[in-house]
Amino acid sequence: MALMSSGEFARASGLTRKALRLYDELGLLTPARVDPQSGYRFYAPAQLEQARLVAWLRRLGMPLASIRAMGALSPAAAAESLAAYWSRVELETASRRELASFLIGYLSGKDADMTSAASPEEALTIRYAVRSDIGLARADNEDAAYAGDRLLAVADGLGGHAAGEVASAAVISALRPLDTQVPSGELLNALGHAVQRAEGTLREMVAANPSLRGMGTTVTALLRSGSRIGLAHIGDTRAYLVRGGEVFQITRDHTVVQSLLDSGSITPDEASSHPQRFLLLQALDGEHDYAPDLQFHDAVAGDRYLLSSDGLHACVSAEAIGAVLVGVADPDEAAEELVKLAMDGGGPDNVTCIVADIVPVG
Ligand SMILES: [Mn+2]
Repeated sequence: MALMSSGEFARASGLTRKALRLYDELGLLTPARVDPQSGYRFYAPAQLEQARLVAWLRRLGMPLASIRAMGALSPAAAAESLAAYWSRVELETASRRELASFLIGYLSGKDADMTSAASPEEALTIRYAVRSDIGLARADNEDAAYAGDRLLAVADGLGGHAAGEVASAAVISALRPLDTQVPSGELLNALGHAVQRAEGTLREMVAANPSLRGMGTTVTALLRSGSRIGLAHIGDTRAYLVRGGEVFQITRDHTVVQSLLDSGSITPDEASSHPQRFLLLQALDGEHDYAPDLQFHDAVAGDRYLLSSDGLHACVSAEAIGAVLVGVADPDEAAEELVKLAMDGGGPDNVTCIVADIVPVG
């Protein structure tokens, strides 16, 4: 059978000569003959079908190595290999679509309400209540909190002269855009990024106004995606989990007293009256770049979380907190009751409580 010149073959296959040269170089479509003197390429008419297939697979975005491998397969085996390739692409695309839609919302800062509606397949939701009180001894409330369907956060600002309020508000506003559908594999990245962003904001504020130096904030934030929960924590705000009637403190205070306790230098009794019990080892302050503690949890129907500022545990015993968490079913009443206990305890500090129950949808 007469061979075709590369010009003829290009016209017949609808490919450019440049593409044919590239396919040859890549080993995707080898000419039937190359003239040893001129270097001209010649193709057999029977290669037209393969040339079109290569062009199609390229348009599909298939990697060159896979196209090359398909060249050696029978049509039936090639079809099977293509089907397998395509289902991989669709799987990857679905997870990238989820990530992209989260990032578009996160970066544009557009109202999270647009994207935060529960997806129909979601089996769990969250029922929450927030209470914050200035307490009986302070002139300002430097605590800040946020609660939504997917994000719960408590921050306790320090620094006085309104600086503490500024710092706690800054970290809460950096976190707020996360109250949306975050892919579960990205929960900790998203929390880490938002905390870093808050750290950057504080750094800029201190640079612009050195009198703010020394301000800072704690933060304890819980972010849920379906049945996964990510937790970020820095400072002495706390998260507790109530499961099966038992109460667990799931964050560790970044305080001098906690590290003395950990090293066995003091007893829990001594800790509760230690003169340095309010001294923080780590906080977000725009200066030290402390990384938050990050952890994963499974959301289980029936679980209850408490996020609270130190105004609660500074003057209410673990037993009393636990009794309310286990004994008061309604989150609203439980949050109310916890704040009341802090007031009964003298209300020495601002106190903020978020009580959140994981409940089945419907
Ligand atoms: Mn406090």
